[in-house]
Amino acid sequence: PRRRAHSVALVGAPLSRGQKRGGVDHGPATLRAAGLVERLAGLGCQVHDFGDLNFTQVPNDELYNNLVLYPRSVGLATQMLADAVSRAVAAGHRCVTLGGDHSLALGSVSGHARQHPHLGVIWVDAHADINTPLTTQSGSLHGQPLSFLLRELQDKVPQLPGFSWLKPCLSASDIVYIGLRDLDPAEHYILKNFDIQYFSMRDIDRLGIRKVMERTFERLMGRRQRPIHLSFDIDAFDPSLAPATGTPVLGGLTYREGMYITEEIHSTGMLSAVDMVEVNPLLGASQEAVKATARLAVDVIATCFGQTREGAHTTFDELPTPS
Ligand code: 6HN
Ligand code: MN
Ligand code: MN
Ligand code: MN
Repeated sequence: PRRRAHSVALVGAPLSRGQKRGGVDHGPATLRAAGLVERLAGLGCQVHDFGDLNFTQVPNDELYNNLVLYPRSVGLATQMLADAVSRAVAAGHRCVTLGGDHSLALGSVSGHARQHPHLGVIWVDAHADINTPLTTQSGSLHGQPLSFLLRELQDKVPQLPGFSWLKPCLSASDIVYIGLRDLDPAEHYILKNFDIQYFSMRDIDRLGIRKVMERTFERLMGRRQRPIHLSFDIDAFDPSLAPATGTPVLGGLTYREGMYITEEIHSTGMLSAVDMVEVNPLLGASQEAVKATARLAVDVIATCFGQTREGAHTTFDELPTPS
């Protein structure tokens, strides 16, 4: 039986000012060059490619507090992204944001929440990305987006220039992390203190990925179904699989764990928006390494929209008959 095709919007978000390394702004082009559009179309999705947003660097974008980098540029870009994601979701599409660094989640989650205030977030990452501007050690905003999005943290988060548009839209109980293995002390404190659910790599070793996904959905959808926002940082994978990224950490997800996560999310039928972030084509040791990283990211996205390891969720109606 023919399943209804997903209508998928692609929004390119070539944002790089949320961290210090050049090249991550070429992420959207790298993902498209790896055949993303063709793969989704091959699954029967209707693909609406909205192209790349045109982010400009705000002049005189001085450090906040002598430390936090490019607040105005990141604030303006994520404001633009929020509008684009909100429009795409309002038009009835599942929205895929192609990064770009992970600070873009400030925009994608905010824009998504404008249409679906009760969404739940699955954050697949080696890192927790929940430093505040006052706890960050790197000064990079890609390590901080969740602190701005979480209601419970608002009295700990200062107003940054460029961020006045942003309203927190998540509660601590709306987030589940998968794949964590590199937390700063303040991030660990926040996760424990606000009772945020997380499955570290150690938890995956102990429980297996199947139980991790069962518990993830129990936490987010135990009481009622809700739209899911998947924010997928490619550095969640082991660096042997995803070398072309800015902050690799040993001991990450296997290919099979990654595919299982997205197969299960697709199966809920509730996936509403996806971020694919931190693919940086200037960082692989070779062209092959970059291509492998990009192919992996495309596999993640394709699996979100129905690709399975048992054969596609594509349409195959009838076997040919010999004449
Ligand atoms: N990412 N916790 C570190 C920091 O700079 O705050 C690393 C952040 C990595 C962010 O990979 O999206
Ligand atoms: Mn991240
Ligand atoms: Mn990360
Ligand atoms: Mn489907």
